Amino acid sequence: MEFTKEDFGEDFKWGVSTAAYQIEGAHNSHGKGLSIWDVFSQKRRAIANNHNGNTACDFYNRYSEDILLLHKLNIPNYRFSISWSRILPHGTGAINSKGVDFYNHVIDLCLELNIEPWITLYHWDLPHELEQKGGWTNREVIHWFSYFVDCCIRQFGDRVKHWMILNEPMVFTGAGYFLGVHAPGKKGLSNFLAAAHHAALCQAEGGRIIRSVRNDCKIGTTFSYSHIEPKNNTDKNVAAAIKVDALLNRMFIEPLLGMGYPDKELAILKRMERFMQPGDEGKLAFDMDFVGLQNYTREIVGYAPFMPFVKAKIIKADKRKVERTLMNWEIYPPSIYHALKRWNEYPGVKEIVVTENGAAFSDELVNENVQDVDRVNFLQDHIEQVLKAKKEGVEVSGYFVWTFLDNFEWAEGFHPRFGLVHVDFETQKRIVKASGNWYREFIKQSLLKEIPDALP
Ligand code: IFM
Repeated sequence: MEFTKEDFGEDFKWGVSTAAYQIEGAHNSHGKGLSIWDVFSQKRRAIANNHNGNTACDFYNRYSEDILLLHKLNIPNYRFSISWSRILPHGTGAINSKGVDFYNHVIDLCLELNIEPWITLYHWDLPHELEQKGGWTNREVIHWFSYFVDCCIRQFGDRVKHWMILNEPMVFTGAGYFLGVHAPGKKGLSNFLAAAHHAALCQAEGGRIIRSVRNDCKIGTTFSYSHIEPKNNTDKNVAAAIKVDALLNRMFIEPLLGMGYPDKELAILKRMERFMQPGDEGKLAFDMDFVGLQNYTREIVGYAPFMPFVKAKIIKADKRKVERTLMNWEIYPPSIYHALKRWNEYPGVKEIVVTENGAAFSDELVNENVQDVDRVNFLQDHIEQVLKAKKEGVEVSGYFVWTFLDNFEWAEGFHPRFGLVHVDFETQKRIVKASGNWYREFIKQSLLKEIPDALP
């Protein structure tokens, strides 16, 4: 490794990311309402090995030890999400004070230990009661979501200065409302386009609400992004790659930047008009302080005449016989560099934070040790690409590893482990992996407060 943390400058933000449903557990404790993931994960065969997030990492009960562990790992920034149905069990209306207390404790402990809390408002766990009314396909979601955002910024905005509105809208609308492989398990183009349009409106509206309540917060939102290449340079494959790129990489960021949906490249998006109302084009735009990049791989795309709507398909990493992670995602560090360079070209993008990057490997626990050399290499190689982009003038100001603890990986259950810290899901014991120790040394902060005595 031929770079150090100092090469990124003093203000660069280093951190880790998590999400409520993936770690909290306590799915029905202390007045929490059910979310779509609580319900979906009970369906037979919805999740690999019939796993569910009822307990997950039990972070709800163990947050103090876990935040102390973050401190011990020298991690100065912690990104987590708020479980909407924990603070608003019915989605709107009455606030569950116990839920609010929980996030207050998390935030206050972080601040006490000099860890900056970063909040993601929506990381996929819609209250079930709202899904019963149509969820993201119902335009009313804009009011429900606005109520939730307003509630969060008023409860926590005095102490939390970094906010992200949505986590990867392409993934939760695509997997949840088109393919049906994520909660709530809905399928079809109509569900997808309605959910996507309402999510795009919410990402901008959420920003407006936060800004109207407070003027001392940095507001962003996050997008998944995979660098896309055609399998070869024939016209058909190039055209296929352009369509997939419009769908996966441009569909949410461009309307936010006031550019509208990329329907010239992806004609199917013209059908979005069915869900548009007068004035929507303007409402899709919002001037974010930063955008969150979530990158894991690149995709190779080929022409596929029988694939509905896009006539294109992604050629998975195992078929190409390339180096890959346990998710069957190609290991391709330049993808993050290409993403940063491209986003930096958008006139409306002021600042980029890598809000997620990481990998699942088949970690082995031997004598209370996980020597996850693959993960250390993965992180180093990606961080190096971030530095390359930064040196070339890209306004990238932070990097967050996905993820702190091994956790519930959605439809894949607990099998793929992405954590810097190994979790034994039977005993809830945490063991810092070699990657966690490496990250701790890399981001060592002389300014962190002394580690308190009561460490786990
Ligand atoms: O675990 C997810 C996370 O919730 C969203 N981004 C991708 C991660 C790995 O799949």
